[in-house]
Amino acid sequence: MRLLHTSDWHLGRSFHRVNMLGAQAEFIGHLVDAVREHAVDAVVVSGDVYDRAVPPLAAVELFDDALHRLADLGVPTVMISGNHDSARRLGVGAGLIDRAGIHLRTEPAATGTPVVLADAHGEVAFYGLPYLEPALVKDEFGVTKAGHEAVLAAAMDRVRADLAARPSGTRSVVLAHAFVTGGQASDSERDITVGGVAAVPAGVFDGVDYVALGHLHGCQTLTERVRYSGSPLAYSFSEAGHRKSMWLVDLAADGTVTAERLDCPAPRPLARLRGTLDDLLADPSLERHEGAWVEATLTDAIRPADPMARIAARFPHTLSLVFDPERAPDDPAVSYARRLAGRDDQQIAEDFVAHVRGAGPDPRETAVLRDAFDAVRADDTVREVAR
Ligand SMILES: [Mn+2]
Repeated sequence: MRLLHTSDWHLGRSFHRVNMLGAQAEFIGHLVDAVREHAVDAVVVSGDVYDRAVPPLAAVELFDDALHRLADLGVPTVMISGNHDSARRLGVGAGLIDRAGIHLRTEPAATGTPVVLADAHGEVAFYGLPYLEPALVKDEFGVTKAGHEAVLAAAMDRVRADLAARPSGTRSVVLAHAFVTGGQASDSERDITVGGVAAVPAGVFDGVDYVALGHLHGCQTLTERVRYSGSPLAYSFSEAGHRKSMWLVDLAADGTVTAERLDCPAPRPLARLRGTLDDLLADPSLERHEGAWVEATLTDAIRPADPMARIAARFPHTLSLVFDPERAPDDPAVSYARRLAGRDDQQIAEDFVAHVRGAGPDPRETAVLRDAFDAVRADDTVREVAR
């Protein structure tokens, strides 16, 4: 059976001030062409169809168009909701579109009920695990510790129990939206840290033939059978080095996986430039970036006048301007942004305590801070679900 694995479309998301709907529509066309050209048997979409719980109308219309085009192909599609989607909104009408061959799985309770497809070698069971927010699904899965690993492990127990009751030789595919240990994050995923632990070990998914992951926006291979497709488009400059793609996966009669990477069209290349304004305007080696979407980090000791207009004269598609004056590392004026770079909320809060009190938090205080951050994140999720 031949699968096309994609995720993290984030329909409705813009890139800085650029509306990406045109590029997203172009990607949908590319997806439909790839399904036809490569004689795909099933499409899997592993969450974050939309960028937010209540997407703009144009994004909903694009999704509607994608559903029609996929259904017209007559190729079954299995989709799950991600942490950016409202599972309940996305799931409206799922029972009806099921009849058109589009299988949308947004219900945590249905994780042990697969979509069963077949090819010449027999049946393949597709288990859609929507994004599982630990605080919201711990009762459903009967776990006491509300962490990502505990709820995913419980969901996978249901998958393995269902699979064990099927004819031997039944192949299996799991769709999941999670941060799996070893994966590389970028700046455009929303943090899902709970209890200080966002990542779950890949071993949680043992016992199935292929795991089609969503959440991380870089295409990556954790093991031969556990992969992220990544997003089809870059949504932050931290993805400037990414090659955006989908996985074309062949599942052999015995469940062996072979995968080929299919590139997605890039609306415009990305470039991260760094230097003084005069250098960036003069350096002949930067000519190849003149048509790119540019993030320019200016290192001038004194902020130059009218920098955006000046940089845009050479790089008209500059979207982001960052000031990071070169200073000695021990200079107290070293930029605030640089001091915070690469550190999470918890570390910043712990350092703040150390800064104002002279000593960092003790273990009990550390736990209080962690609980507070978890509560805020859970509250955000609950509000999005309830909206
Ligand atoms: Mn995402």
